[in-house]
Amino acid sequence: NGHKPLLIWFTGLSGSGKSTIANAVETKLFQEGIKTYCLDGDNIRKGINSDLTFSPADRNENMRRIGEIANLMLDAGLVTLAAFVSPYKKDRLKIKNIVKDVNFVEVYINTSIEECENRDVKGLYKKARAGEIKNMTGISAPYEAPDYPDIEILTEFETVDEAVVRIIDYIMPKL
Ligand code: GGZ
Repeated sequence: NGHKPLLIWFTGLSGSGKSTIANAVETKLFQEGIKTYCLDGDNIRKGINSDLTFSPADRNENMRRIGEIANLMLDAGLVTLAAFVSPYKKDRLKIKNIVKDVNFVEVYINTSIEECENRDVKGLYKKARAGEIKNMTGISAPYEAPDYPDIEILTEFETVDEAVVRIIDYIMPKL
């Protein structure tokens, strides 16, 4: 029942649905008996990266460390999922290079800034508009969308279940 390690990288705005979709993909992989680990803001920014802010330099460092951690997970043979805003093209390319020969799948969770701001699950956009938060991606900090993602999910036009099916169909032949 062996499978190859694989890094599934989810990028998109805050509130775009990255974690929701990554968690749903993880559940599906678990049902298939595949060993996974999901890296996200909750387990990385609250822990090992709690010293980092959202300045451009700190976001670069956030990505560098996540790339190295993902590499360890891949060494351990896990299908690794990572859900981070990861707004810079250069940083995403670096991750791809850190994990080298191992399969890397980039999933762009494409939800418009208008929709993310409407959802405003954590109230961050409201705070950003009020000037209480600096460097808010999409408001006062850039988001560089991928030009050629392996998979693009338009959450305003497809359900989580549909997205999961597309991602699973894409990755299963690679495992
Ligand atoms: C973007 C921010 C910010 C700012 C706090 N900009 O929706 P969330 O809450 O759960 O996801 C966002 C998370 C982003 O952390 P990442 O490590 O993924 O970012 S990056 O890859 O750019 O380093 C959001 C919350 O942290 N958050 N302030 N200013 N997101």
